[in-house]
Amino acid sequence: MTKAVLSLGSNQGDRIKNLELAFENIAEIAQTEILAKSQIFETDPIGGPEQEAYLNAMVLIETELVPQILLAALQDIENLAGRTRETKWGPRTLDIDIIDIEGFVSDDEELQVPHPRAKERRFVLQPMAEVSPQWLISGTSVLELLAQVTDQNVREWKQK
Ligand code: A4P
Ligand code: MG
Repeated sequence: MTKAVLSLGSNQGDRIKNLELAFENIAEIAQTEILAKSQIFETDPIGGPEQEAYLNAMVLIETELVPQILLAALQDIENLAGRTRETKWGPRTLDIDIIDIEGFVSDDEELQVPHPRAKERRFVLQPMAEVSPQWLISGTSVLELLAQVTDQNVREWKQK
């Protein structure tokens, strides 16, 4: 079994429903188990066109799937949430990114692991610090990376 961390994001449609659909469907992936889920955070958009705030969360899993098959399963879940791909970094109903996989590195365009932009994104690091505070991304701990990213607004989200 291999551990992996998955970042969930939504800023279109019913954001909370999209994240819940992700949690439920990740739990259903074959040979895969959810070990921990973070709280949900509301976060200012980073990059791309002007767009609505995101809800972001992180899931720690353990899986026997090879990374490419895991990615395909996650893309199926994005599609279930009605994901379309118009603009790079543009608004989306559901984005599931593989942030890192234990013992695996890939620089392929189809699958870059660790995720190349994770280290500078508070919307990734703060939820990740909840589910896997000891994790090292390319040798640096999540907590250390988090302490360096102080200029991005990430707040705990409470259902109204
Ligand atoms: N791909 C390569 N590596 C990976 C990986 N580690 N995990 C490929 C998942 N997919 C990976 O993805 C395009 C291609 O990336 C896929 O075909 C896959 O083979 P996409 O999700 O269709 O395209 P995208 O959204 O334009 O790219 P990406 O990488 O998801 O964008 P980012 O960089 O993650 O940015 N601000 C806030 N506050 N919260 C957010 O969640 N998200 C983004 C998306 C921008 N700003 C944000 C947020
Ligand atoms: Mg993505």
